[in-house]
Amino acid sequence: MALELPALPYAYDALGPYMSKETLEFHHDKHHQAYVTNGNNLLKDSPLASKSIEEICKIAYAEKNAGLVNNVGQHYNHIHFWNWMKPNGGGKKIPGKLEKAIESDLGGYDKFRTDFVQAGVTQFGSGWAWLSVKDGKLAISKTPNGENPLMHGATPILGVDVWEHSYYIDYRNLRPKYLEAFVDNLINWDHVAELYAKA
Ligand code: MN3
Repeated sequence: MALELPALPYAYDALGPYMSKETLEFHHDKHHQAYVTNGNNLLKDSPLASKSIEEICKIAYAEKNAGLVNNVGQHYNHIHFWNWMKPNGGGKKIPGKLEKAIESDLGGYDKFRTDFVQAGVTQFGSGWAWLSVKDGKLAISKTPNGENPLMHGATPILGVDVWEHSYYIDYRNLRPKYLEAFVDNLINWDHVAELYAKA
């Protein structure tokens, strides 16, 4: 089945002032669309074309297929990224079970916030910072380019894009400010909790 660009789950101007309409128009309509187009071209006549996006991510990484890792990986990452944000999100309003796990596995919300932002700040060049479930526990990590935790034996439940296209229009070079705004004002914790329950 062909990869398809999903519509944003909110209006282009819904995440202001933390993420602008202009950023979302470029990021969703141009960047995500390019991953979909490139991914479909790479999957044409490939035996992987019939697999799920998750399976393609894992197999492409195992087979060191950099084109598919980056383009199908980025398609997967962005489908979720749009849903990991919502207007008036972020902060400490975290559903109970997930809040408890953040407490026991990560040392509490404040430490999660520091460590998650730090993972994004220290990802050299393009990539992502993640909150995943690995071996039954929450873990924070970072990956380069289009890679994601699926390729490293974990289930991502939250990720933030630290490619410059994600923040340069709104924050210029201030990646830490963008990451703090994401955590404090944008995270859709209900969606993260749903993924945590399924992981
Ligand atoms: Mn991006």
